[in-house]
Amino acid sequence: MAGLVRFGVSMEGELLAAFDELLRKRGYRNRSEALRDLVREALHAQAWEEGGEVLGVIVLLYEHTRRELLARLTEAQHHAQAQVLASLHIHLDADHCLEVIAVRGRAEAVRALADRLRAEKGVKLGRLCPAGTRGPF
Ligand code: NI
Repeated sequence: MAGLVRFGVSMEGELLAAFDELLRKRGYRNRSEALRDLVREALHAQAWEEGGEVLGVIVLLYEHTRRELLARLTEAQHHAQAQVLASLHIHLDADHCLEVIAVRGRAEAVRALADRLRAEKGVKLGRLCPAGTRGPF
């Protein structure tokens, strides 16, 4: 792979054994790929903490029969500081919809949109999943 740099890592045998067990459970074939993923995870978490440019996925479960709710959810997305990239709407049953919304923007703006959406009356579940950063990882 281009640009790969090798480096040595020292750690206690017990810690390494626990790490190897974790890799086995998660299906990794080697330590390098597992380490790269752990580093990426830490970098993404740090970007979220520092309010950097991030990607997020907002999951909403709501009662579409609730008066004006759909209009309020749409309004909130149109006026958000964060950019809505795409959304997927699933008509779950007679009363409920599931919506999956991919969002990009500053971490605070993405959080603010998720908070506003889930605070609406009729939204039964609102989750924000940090989905990474725009960094070169
Ligand atoms: Ni629906």
